[in-house]
Amino acid sequence: MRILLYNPDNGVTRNFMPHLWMFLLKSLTPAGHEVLLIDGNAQPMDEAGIVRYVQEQNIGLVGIGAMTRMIAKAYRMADAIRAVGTPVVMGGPHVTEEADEALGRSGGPRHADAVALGEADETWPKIVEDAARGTLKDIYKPVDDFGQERKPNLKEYPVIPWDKIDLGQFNLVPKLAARTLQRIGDGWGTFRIIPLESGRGCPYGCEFCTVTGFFGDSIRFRTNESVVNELLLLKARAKSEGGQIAVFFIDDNFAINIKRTKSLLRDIIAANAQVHWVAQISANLLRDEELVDLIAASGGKWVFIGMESIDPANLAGVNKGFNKPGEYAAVLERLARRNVYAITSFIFGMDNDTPGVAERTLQEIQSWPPGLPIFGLLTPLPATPLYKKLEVAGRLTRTKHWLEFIPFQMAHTPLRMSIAEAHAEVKQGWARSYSSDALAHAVSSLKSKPLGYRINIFIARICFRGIYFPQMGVSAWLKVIYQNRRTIFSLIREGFVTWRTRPAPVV
Ligand code: B12
Ligand code: SF4
Repeated sequence: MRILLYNPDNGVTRNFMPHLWMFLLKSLTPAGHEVLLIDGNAQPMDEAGIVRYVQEQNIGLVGIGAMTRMIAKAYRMADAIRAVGTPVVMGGPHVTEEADEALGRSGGPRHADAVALGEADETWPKIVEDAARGTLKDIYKPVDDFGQERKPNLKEYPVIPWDKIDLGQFNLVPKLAARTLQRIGDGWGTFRIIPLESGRGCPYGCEFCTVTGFFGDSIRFRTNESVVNELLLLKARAKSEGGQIAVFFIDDNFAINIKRTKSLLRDIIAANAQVHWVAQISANLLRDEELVDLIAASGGKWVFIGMESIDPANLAGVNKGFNKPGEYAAVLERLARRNVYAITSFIFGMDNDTPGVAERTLQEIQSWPPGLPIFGLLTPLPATPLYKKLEVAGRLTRTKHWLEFIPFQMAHTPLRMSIAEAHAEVKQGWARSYSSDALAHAVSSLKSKPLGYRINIFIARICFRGIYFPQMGVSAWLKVIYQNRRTIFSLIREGFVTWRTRPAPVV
């Protein structure tokens, strides 16, 4: 049987990174079946396009995975595929929480023939076999022989054949430039950001987050050896194709067990498996100087920190009181001293937020080393404690906001500001942090560092700008380049001077 795994586009950005679940399920597919992958963010498709593909490729089963944010598009695509008689199985966090919705048991239409609840590592082979026999069940639940929920043991993690998988759709280097760039330095003909998990689970239970409910509070890790081998495979692939690779450790809290993280990073260094990497780590775990040394030495370049708010009352209100705004500056400076920078994520519209929250947050950010601030709105995702709290309090304004998804729009009323005010605060956060002046300031604040760091922060800021401001298509990009022409020109000029004055090679 030919199987298509499909992830819908998010309709806003061209995602910079493929989704791990597809590669993982492909690796876990029983022998005798062929699996094709399409990430809508890299290969946008509409309903007619996917139906054509399914029919031309003679696909016997389509698997669709989606976050809440993409679920409306996922349902539309599933409906179109099912209408031509091809079965659809859906999985991922949203349908796990809203299985009845996907199966048409809550009053709406049915979108999926089957739903995989929770982690599907162990149920996927069964789903494939049932589909091949034409005996798909409605629901697949990961349970043990006694009917108790079972979380996969990551000690036996499959080998994802990164050396063989067709990754054409995930090259971030524009096709036109690839040939030339392949010859520059160690080769820049390809640049891909690859998701890699070293563990699952987070015990912190922040009120707005799906993770503790979905993956559980017991943390499971892969062996160091299996992570190191995966890095070596990725590194070898990049080298063989004259390109570069960076890894996103998608663990929700990469340093949740500091001792284990240190041991993994030491093993990466010992095996010379370093690649440039990004990971999510909460600020409280970045107090440890030795950990930060190892992060830098093992290739860590960016750390994603869910700061959420600079107001301790807000943090306590969402069960994230372990975040201490008073230590944010010290944490970021500790990283910056090792040339590691932070993606700092903020949520506006929290219950203690009042108008002016963006200005107050921006003032703080300006006193920190440069990084990549991102701003979102408090969003009640299904089945989270936040959703339940707001539902009980009658504060939800759009109870099924995902079925009418609108980016950067609240679905409940904050307590101390209006919805419109919260939207304006987010807009201000993005506009001020990603204006051409802000980009120039971020670059010049690194003037004591080598040119590479300034180019890195500039390119990263330009890309992150696209999370909020529409930046798809050539004309949008040309506009951004024009707006930032002074910074671009000064970086190119400096690069040229550095190249002209480089020491002659020793012969
Ligand atoms: C990496 C990541 C991202 C990446 C993008 C995704 C990517 N390219 O990988 C980035 C950083 C860009 C990102 C952004 C966002 N993310 Co995110 N992200 C994650 C993260 C940390 C890891 C995802 C992952 O690969 N997990 C590991 C794999 C193995 O797990 P999995 O995807 O769940 O897949 C398993 C099962 O779900 C199932 N499965 C999944 N799909 C399918 C499909 C089929 C057919 C089957 C059978 C099974 C199946 O099988 C898999 C193996 O067990 C998760 C948290 C987490 N730990 O999962 C959050 C998470 C998915 N993100 C989340 C959110 C909210 C967002 C944002 C909306 C945040 C924001 N406010 O901006 C944005 C939206 C991005 C967008 N595309 O529009 C939420 C989603 C909750 C929900 N109900 O939808 C999560 C769960 C985190 C959270 N705090 O709650 N994210
Ligand atoms: S620390 Fe991060 S992953 Fe863990 S519950 Fe809180 S927001 Fe979710």
